[in-house]
Amino acid sequence: MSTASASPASLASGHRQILSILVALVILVACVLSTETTMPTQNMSHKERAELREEARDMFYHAYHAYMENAYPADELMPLSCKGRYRGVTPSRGDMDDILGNFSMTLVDTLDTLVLLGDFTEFEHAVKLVIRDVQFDSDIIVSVFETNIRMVGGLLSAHILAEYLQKHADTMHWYKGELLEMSRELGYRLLPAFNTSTGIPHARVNLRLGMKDPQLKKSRETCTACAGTILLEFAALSRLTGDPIFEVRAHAAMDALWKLRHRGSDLMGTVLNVHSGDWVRRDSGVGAGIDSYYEYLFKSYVLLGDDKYLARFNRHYNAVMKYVSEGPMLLDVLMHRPHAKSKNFMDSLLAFWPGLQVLSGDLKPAVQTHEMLYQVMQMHTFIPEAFTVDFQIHWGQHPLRPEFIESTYFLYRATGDHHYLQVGKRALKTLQQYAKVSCGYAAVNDVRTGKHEDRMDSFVLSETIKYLFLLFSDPQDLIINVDEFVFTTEAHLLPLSIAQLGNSTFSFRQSDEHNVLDFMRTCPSSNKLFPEKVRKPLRNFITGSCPRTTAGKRLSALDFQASNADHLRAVYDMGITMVSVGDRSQGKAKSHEEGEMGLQFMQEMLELTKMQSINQLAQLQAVAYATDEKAQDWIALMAGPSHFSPELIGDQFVQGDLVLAKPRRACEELLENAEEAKGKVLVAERGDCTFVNKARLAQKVGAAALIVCDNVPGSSGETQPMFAMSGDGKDDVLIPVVFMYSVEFGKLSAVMQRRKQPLRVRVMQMVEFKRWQLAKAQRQNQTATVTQKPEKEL
Ligand code: DMJ
Repeated sequence: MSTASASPASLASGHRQILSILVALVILVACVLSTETTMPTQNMSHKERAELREEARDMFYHAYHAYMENAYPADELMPLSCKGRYRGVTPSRGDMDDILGNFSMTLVDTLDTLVLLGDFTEFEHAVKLVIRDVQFDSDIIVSVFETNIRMVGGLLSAHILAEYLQKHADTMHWYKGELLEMSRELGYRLLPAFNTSTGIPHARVNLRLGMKDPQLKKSRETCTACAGTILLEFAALSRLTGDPIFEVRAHAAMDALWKLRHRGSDLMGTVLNVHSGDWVRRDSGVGAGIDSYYEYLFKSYVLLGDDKYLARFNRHYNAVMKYVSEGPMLLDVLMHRPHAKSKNFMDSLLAFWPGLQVLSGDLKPAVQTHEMLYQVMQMHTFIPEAFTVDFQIHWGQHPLRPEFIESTYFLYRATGDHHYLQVGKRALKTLQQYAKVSCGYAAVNDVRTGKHEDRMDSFVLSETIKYLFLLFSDPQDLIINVDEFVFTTEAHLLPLSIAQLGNSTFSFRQSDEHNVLDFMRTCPSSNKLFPEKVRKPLRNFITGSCPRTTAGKRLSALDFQASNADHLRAVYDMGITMVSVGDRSQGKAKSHEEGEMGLQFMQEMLELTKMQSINQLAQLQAVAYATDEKAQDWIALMAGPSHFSPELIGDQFVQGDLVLAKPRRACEELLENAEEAKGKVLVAERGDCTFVNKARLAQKVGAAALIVCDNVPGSSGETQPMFAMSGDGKDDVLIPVVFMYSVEFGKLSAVMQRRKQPLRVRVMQMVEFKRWQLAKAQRQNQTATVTQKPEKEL
């Protein structure tokens, strides 16, 4: 048989084999290197690991029994009131309750964990309960995404494992595929959501009425992850039931999403309109709103063997690593303006990303981001829902999410480094100490106070504790070989053998999407890889010396000032001659090192002259001021733009005297010094209200521009990525608004205090300031040549 006529399934499994070999090679190389070259952080004895595994098991039963005895058949346990949470009965929490469908979600979500724990008796009992009690014909609006990942995924995986136990453990012979039938029924109830002009599903659907529920008439918006986290479950559903409709709809949704990527950046936004396909929120990161879309692209390739998903994943992955990844941090950008950061905080959901990177073979950045997250965890006890780029708490809640432990598990499996066991131990002990209550485990309302919340999400049992148990288990302790399964985003197990079942949609395309070379490029340079070596430089990333700091660094083209004698000397030392007309002699670098710096400097200068093509620089703002009375020499301090105010481009600038807002945070209705601020450049401190609120107040009093200065002492654009301030979607701010970190603003404020007269500043584009300075330097040079022959080169 020729390759061309090989069955799709065999091609698919061939691809998966190649992938498995690549992943295995990466793991092997990492393991060999880690044992040969470095010592693990602190080895964990076999005994201790086994004890932790048993502690994880106890944690499971503590939570599971609390739920079964006090909450079942409710969807969730309320661990503080020790009772069940029922939709329509328990006071509503708003949109959050769309997760609940009165279908015993926690039990369904937990079934396969029972099998992993080897508790077949309880599994059998629980399956019987689900078959007996759970029904879907309710007049309730539910989230399509959550219902799919928790319920459809939970039922499917339990079905697969029930059949597995029939075969391998000689038990459950009464089972006749009832769970599969239930998942099929639930799948049908979700299908009306897919009737949109784009094929991208609505975010919510009524379990009984489909989209005919009057409350869903205005349904338009969904998130990228909500629409893009369907395929694994729906493909499994189709292949197990033989009904292709689910898989067809899920592929169509994935295809439609792919078409919506930004063609320049290859990034996705966060929220979109399911009918028009227009983006509603263009923020692009790897956390909330997008996370599992990327995860499902990669895992769809692994599970189904369709190479187009690998090619798509690689395109997005490269874009993420180019624009979103910033050292170990992952910071949102705008999909259409990817060079400027759109947020100055990260959310805890992105902690799944290192785990996905491990699976895709890119270990080094996985180790780095995981290390950063571990430090955030140590700093705040738990990883808060959102934390700023300087690792302060942005949103202090912690609902006992699994993502960080999930990544810890995958990193341990890939590297064998006991550091990850120690991390897992710390996470486990923290849960025991701060989240365990007499009736289960309670979410933390604010990691600063440790105050509990009356919720225990179903993922605590289906993911958080499951990954802890897996981390401390040896593969041979487990009844199933987890390497033969793909973990869904809710940690449900789908077997790789699914690709061989039923009709596969696999096709080996030669298109722009299919570029295996891209995949090869995303592989790590594993010959340099071992986790300890990667983690070490980051050890003090948060608290100590930051490796990204370039203090004491060479002079960069961006900082260069033609009027500064030190700068001119530094340039000269780097071997760069500012040649005056008629003088052809060359400069000579003081040393080889400085010569290299000089080359770099010139490179930057060349790039500066290509100003329009340097988006990042183009978006950087400047607050400039004259250093002398005659306004001959100017200095510019770095500032960040905003998304809600007009951009200053080309030679546009706003000039005015600086005035500090009273009160300084400018969050009140009125400014005490409103009169004084008229026509001036107002300065307000960050905090207490949103950036855009401050901007509106500045505009109201007639300020010409607003500078928001940071409230975190010591922050600086030299060590932190500059970002663009987010607004609230309205475009009513008509004055320029820029942001300055504390160090840069401190310089401005020092000059302001020294001057007797008010300090006049210019708010403009940094690139324009540099162009202005270069032009000035050239003019001065030419004048010098005309008036006198230079005595020495400069
Ligand atoms: C889970 O339901 C899933 O992991 C989902 O993909 C993201 N959110 C929760 C856990 O945090």
